[in-house]
Amino acid sequence: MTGDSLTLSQQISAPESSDFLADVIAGLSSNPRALPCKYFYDERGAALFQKICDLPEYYITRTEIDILDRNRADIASHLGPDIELIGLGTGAGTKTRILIEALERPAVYIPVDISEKQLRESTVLFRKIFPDLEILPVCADYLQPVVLPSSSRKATRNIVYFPGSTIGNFEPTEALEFLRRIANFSCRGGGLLIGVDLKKDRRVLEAAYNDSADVTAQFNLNLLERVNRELAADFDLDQWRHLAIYNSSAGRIEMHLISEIDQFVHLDEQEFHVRRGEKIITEFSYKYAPEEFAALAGKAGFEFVRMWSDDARLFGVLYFTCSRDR
Ligand code: AVI
Repeated sequence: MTGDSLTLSQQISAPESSDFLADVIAGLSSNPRALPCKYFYDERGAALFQKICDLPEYYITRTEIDILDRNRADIASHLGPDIELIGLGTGAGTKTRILIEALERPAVYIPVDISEKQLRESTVLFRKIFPDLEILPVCADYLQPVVLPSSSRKATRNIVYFPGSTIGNFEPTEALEFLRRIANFSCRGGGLLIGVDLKKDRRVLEAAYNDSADVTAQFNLNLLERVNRELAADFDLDQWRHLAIYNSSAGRIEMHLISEIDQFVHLDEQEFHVRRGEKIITEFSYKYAPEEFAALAGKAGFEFVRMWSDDARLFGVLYFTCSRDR
């Protein structure tokens, strides 16, 4: 082992594989049909998502980075010195790096991510850039209960960092349940720093999810390709079309795959008859008004402290404290 490597068994525990087949069969049998968006992220899906983040129409990633960059000192002073930072789904770590660089003597960083490759690479990089920081990577699905490693270092408080507006991909009831669970990490004087995509003009939203280069369409269709490859289904990809629409009453973008023809799909000795124009819902991406999100987090025990945003109020980075006992 070189200094650049991580010992898998000691420092990273692989998550248990969830039941892809059972989820797909249940989703194709439901009305309306739906597939869980967590299955977007196979290797090709993750690469396509990286491309989405750089698209001119997809304002989310660059706006969040810009907000962090411009407000790094103020954010760091709210989080305080000597903290334990718990990063959920922080991926390659671009945003977390900006944050950690601004923090005063951060003590411990615990990145929790399902992508083992990204976790390894970012841990190796962060250990080089931040030699005084203790980094304890956890390879796990943070949607499931996660046990965090304990550090020998004394931190003033735990701060959970959940960037990227991934919280928007949960139904509000699931988001509340998730926030309640992560409040356990940051209870008793800790905090939560979270990226939230804000409500805005539907034209801006629909352009972001129906980009002109069709990368989002490829990302969406890749889910069917994955089902074909991993579960031996026979989706004919030429007979499905991507469409994202903003459902303003529910406050969410809905990603659909629409059947171009009347067709049959086979999977695990089952046959699904799909009519022309019928849809499979593949993702919801909820958009919140700041006060709506603050109310939701409040139900989970978080107290709103402040929001940093961009001039056009496209995106919010919200900070909450938690005084609740475990
Ligand atoms: C990961 N998540 C926050 C993205 C979103 O905007 O809801 C996923 C995505 N779907 C299509 N484009 C991006």
